[in-house]
Amino acid sequence: MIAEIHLQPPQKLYFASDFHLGYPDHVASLQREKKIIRWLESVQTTAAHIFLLGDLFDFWFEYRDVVPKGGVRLLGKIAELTDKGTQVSIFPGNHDWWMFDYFTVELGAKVYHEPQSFVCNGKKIFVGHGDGLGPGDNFYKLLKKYFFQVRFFQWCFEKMPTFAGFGLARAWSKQSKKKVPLHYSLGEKERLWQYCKKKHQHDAHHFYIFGHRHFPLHLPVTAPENSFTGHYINVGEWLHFCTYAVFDGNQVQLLSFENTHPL
Ligand SMILES: [Mn+2]
Repeated sequence: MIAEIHLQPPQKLYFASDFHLGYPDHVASLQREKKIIRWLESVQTTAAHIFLLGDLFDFWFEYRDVVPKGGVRLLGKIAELTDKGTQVSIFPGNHDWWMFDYFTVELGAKVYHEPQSFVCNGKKIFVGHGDGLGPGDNFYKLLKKYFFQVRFFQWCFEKMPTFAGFGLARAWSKQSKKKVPLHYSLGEKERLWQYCKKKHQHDAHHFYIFGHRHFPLHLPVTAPENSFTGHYINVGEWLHFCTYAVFDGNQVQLLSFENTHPL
């Protein structure tokens, strides 16, 4: 069933992703985390629903009785938002997929491990982190399906000493690129854009909103089968751009916070 959201002005939906808290060190991460809190404080009076589209942490794994150090300001802020009645939905990314029930039980957020459709004031919105969608990236898709998501391997990871588990996680983080291309030149090869165009043929949405790409994008989505043009919005990341998307019930705008890297 598709979740429906009704916005009354001045209520809005907000979307952000790829904070990568913990990366590259404590000092830089803390500075970024404080900025994220300032952003959440600036939007919370109008936010009906905040969507956090994954890779909030550079690594997150929930053990049975223990969660990783760090990110306490963000965790506290999420709890405060949900306590005050703002909905928070989290779509774990490829760095923090191992969110189990801590965010729902302790923080009152909703956690979606798969992309989801929402209908808001008559507009269909498709939301997810974006990893493993579109053509190619086959090695990662296999890894996700036959390793990361398999309960047995999660159990093995949980039984490893934490220094070894976190060592593996740091190695995984290093291999993923966080360098931002100065000019985004993938064009038609952009996998998530291709994914949106394909989906638009048989399951059209007005807006397709993802993270993962680490580059803010707003591109038209058309299909010959369909008369209306959708929009693919990538909310970028918070290591450089500090970008987020806002939906006012009619349109989605891509904005940056404290304009360090204006769009
Ligand atoms: Mn990421």
